[in-house]
Amino acid sequence: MKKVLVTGGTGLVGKALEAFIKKEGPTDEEWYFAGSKDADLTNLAATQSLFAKEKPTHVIHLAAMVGGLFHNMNNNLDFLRNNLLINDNVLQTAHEQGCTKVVSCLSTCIFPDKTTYPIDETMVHNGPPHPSNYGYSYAKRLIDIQNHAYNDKYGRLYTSVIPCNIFGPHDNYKPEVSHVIPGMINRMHKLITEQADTPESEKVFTVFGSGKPLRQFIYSLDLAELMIWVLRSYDSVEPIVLSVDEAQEVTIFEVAQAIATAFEFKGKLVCDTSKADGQYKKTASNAKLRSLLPEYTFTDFETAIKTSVEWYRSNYEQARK
Ligand code: NAP
Ligand code: GFB
Repeated sequence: MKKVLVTGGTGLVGKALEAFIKKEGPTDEEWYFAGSKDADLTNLAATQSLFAKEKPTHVIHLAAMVGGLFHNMNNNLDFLRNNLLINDNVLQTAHEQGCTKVVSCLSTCIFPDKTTYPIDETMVHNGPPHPSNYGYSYAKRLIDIQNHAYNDKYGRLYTSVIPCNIFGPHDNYKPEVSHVIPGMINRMHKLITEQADTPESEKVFTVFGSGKPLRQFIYSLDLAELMIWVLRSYDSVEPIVLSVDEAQEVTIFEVAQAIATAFEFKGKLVCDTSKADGQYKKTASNAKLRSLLPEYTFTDFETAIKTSVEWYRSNYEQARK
């Protein structure tokens, strides 16, 4: 029986994996979704006791200090130190536990900022990342180095996936921490409920920044399905980009329009250029994924946004906000 431990199993991606496994029904795998209440993975002893208790044969390593542009800009040192500690504790303990496979999670924001596009897996270490998130980026890049080092010395098959920006149910909506989509969902919901008596045409929603930056967004349920395929069928130490196609890239302003449509918001959308734009774009190629899964169909962006807005509205009380 394969025993799969998911670190960071209580977050956006962890909950999507859990939903997919539940929907899939019984297999030859037993899954355990761990959160920070199970063990603070910055602490080696706590990490070792979690692994000793769960005895995993396989690990999906999601646990990390995670956040959007503004949270990264204000906390690069904490993103660096917490993620370095978590990753080293998890990979070394997985090795000591004899885990046969670990799938860790990087991000397209770790790629070099000054680069040619589209970016692909061979370009991870080709120059400095964007200054807004260097702490997170260097800690994540080191996972790829660690995976190769465990393979060189012990022949371990520890690998990694590189998702683009992710969104979906169970996201983190805390304004100071969140990514753009949960941040906007939280702020538009607040505007609509707090200004219920204001005529729709007079309501104004603020898009932080110029609205011009470009992003690829993958729906968490799609990413979950692809990460389970990686766990079961992708046997290489080399990282693999898990992103929607380049043609699905949208501007931040188009994201605001999609969220407004989902809320049936008829007010004005204005941009606040006093707020940072961050990286202009990080267009990633999914050619490697497409060469292995040519028929894979991603959930349509507008449909996924609508489902995410509906999830927030119907789970407002328990949402992280
Ligand atoms: P999330 O919703 O913020 O969840 C983070 C998870 O990590 C939670 O389960 C949290 O547990 C756990 N965690 C945090 N610090 C921990 C610690 N010290 N010890 C133990 N567990 C800890 O994050 P996510 O968006 O699902 O991200 C999952 C993975 O995808 C991360 O590796 C992230 O870097 C990567 N990623 C995310 C995005 C994105 O757009 N969200 C894009 C690319 C890559 P508690 O909730 O119990 O504290
Ligand atoms: O998702 P996000 O915070 O991070 O998106 P990145 C930031 C873009 O959305 C910027 C604009 O251009 C912001 O100006 N924006 C507009 C907003 N409204 C909002 C809002 O309400 N909240 C937020 N957060 N942004 C992150 C990296 O970069 O990507 C992380 O810093 C991580 O390390 C993540 O990798 C996936 O896409 O710019």
